[in-house]
Amino acid sequence: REVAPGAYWVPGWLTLEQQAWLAARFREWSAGPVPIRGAVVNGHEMSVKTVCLGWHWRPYQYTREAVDVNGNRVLDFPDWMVRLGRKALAEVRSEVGAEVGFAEETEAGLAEAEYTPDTALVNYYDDAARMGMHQDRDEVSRAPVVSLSIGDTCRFRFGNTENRGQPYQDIDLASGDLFVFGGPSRLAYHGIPKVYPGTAPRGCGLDRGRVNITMRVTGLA
Ligand code: MD3
Ligand code: FE
Repeated sequence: REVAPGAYWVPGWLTLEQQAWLAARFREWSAGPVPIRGAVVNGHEMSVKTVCLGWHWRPYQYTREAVDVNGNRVLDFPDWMVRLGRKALAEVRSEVGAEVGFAEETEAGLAEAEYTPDTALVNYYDDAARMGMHQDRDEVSRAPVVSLSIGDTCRFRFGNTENRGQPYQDIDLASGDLFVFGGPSRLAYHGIPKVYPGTAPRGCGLDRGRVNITMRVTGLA
């Protein structure tokens, strides 16, 4: 379903088995080489905990080594996740019969190239975690973002490209849901105002909390 131009929501895209498999990978990634942590923004640790693949994210910057954690290089971005991201985008593109492209016309040529995400931010939300309204601008590329949710349902707030406030719409994202953000939605403000504790389906691989995987193209070399 199209939530906004370039923003597509596919509820229940992942099977329970796929969710449980991804949840098991999440547990491995969280242990290291760079352990999962709350990034520090303006001196405050985020309530959402993040572990990265490919490139390490901290506010305003991507680096190969986690200089703000333990200096270790993050795990490589797995080939299977490149294929998963391509599959997600291809399915959405074929369903909507349209291009789900880049945010800016200047990169229109690149939109023809195959989607090759090189970084994943894997977020963990406990019952109290929230993510304030923000734009994702730290990537040089404006290629689409592919998002997968596992575990508890959350309220996802999808706004506009101008400011943190109205107009926005609230959507409940559940375990297994796919979201793709391309075109004009790539730079929209968005956030997670709440999670609904204890709503994860049996068999999704998470007893508590919520995991979100976002695949991105940093545009870095
Ligand atoms: C819309 N994560 O990691 S995923 C983030 O559920 C982030 O953990 C949220 O926002 C989460 O930056 C929301 C949905 C999402 C991700 C990236 C986007 C929406 C987006 C980038 C551009 C526009
Ligand atoms: Fe974001």
